[in-house]
Amino acid sequence: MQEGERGGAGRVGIVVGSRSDIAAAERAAAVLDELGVPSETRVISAHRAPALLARFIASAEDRGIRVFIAIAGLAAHLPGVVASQTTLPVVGVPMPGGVSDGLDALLAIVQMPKGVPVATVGVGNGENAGLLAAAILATSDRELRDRLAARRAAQAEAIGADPANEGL
Ligand code: RP5
Repeated sequence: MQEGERGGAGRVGIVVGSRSDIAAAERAAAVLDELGVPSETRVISAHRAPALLARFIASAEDRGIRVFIAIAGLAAHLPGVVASQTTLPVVGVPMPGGVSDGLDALLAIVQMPKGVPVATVGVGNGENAGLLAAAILATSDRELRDRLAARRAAQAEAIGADPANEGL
């Protein structure tokens, strides 16, 4: 645990390949914020600014980062490149767009060759990336586990409250 962090959780390092991906990063950061997990968001292309990306990854652990979320579209090599330079867990978010509206990015991220894994969430699903990063941190943080459980309970309650489900 690093000083200044809330609930004993480590920080999450969010990186997008382009400013055009920022909405997914904001959804991840919002859910982390809701769960009391600090995060930082960077805009660094793996192919246009490789040296800057390497500096971000190399300095991340010292800043308390314990999980990365890497968000990219098209060839979407960013999550794999991040994972190649750290043993911290990496969650990849494929972005929609391009000739197949995100299928290219989905396959690029989920089909990492053996030896360097990247966990992959659905196309554009920044919220699930934030939740998965929080769940990883929660394995060593009881209070965060409780907050995640409370969020699940609230979610279920909201569905139960739908007028279509009256009487169930
Ligand atoms: C990827 O190419 C980015 O992650 C983005 O999703 C996509 C398009 O980038 P821009 O042309 O918007 O910079 O590198």
